[in-house]
Amino acid sequence: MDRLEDLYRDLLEHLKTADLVVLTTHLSPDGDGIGSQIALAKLIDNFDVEVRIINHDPAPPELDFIDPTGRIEIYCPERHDEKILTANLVICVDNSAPQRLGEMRGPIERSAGITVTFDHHPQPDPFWRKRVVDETASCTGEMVYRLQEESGFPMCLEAARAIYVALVGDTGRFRFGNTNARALKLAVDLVEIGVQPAAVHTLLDERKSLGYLRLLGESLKELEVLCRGRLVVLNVTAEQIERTGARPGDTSEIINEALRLEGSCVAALFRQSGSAETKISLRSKRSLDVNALARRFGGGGHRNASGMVLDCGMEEARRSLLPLLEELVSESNSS
Ligand SMILES: [Mn+2]
Repeated sequence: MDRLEDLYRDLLEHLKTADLVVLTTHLSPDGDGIGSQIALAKLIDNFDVEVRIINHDPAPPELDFIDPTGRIEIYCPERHDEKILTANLVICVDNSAPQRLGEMRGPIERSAGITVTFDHHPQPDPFWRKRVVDETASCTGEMVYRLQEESGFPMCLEAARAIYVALVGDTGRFRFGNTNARALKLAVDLVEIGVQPAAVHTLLDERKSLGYLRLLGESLKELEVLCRGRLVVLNVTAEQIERTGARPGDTSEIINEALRLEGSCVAALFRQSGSAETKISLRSKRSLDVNALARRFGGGGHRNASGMVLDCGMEEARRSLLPLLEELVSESNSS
């Protein structure tokens, strides 16, 4: 594989000569996906190129402040297929899995342009014509920052703030295992550009809905503790989400609370998303790999944070997965 710098340079050359670039990310986009898109769009703005950010799903509302001008469009086949089919470049940030593109997969597959995954997840899918991947990056936002450095253009405050959101999102506010010197140095660079961490965290973390807090309370009250506390399991029904007024995406934060239990190694959250569909989020500590398990079921993510969707009800999903999760935590008795 080429050196990363060469991949960045090659991508910049393609960006400079393009007429139309489409940026997208995975289903249920997060801070890294959205932050990387906004920062990358700001970089491409330096060239005389039309950039469109087209996502399958809307961003969570707490991320609204990194897209103040409303550049992100929600995918609509009538409006966007033509753009995707005729773009010179279609770049998917923070994702390479085609199954995480939803209905955009077809048009991206048929695009006349060069399709690129720009990502930090391991094992990039061969679906993409170009794969610009740095598994050692704490977040895709860090890769956008490197790409910007390679371009020689100074980074504006709006882009720096978007990358800061990507960084604190993927490092769990500088708590996860990917919080290394490079990640912290990136934070320093961003703050030197003018990012104000306290102001960003007020916007990100202190605008929760009452529904979120109610759902958090309900689900923690029913927390299941298995394997002598090593495995913690949360269950969220569609009725609970409906009644509390929480957003389905709120569960991705609720699961992190479960891992705060002393001695816990793996947390699983089962969320009913239809009568025959269950979304499962997995989190783990240290070297315990939940990604391998998620991949076996068509999902994916990172070693310590992965997810999958099963076409069955919650009970059946639990029956399939709980024995495997119990096996996983029992294999690592020494950790
Ligand atoms: Mn990411």
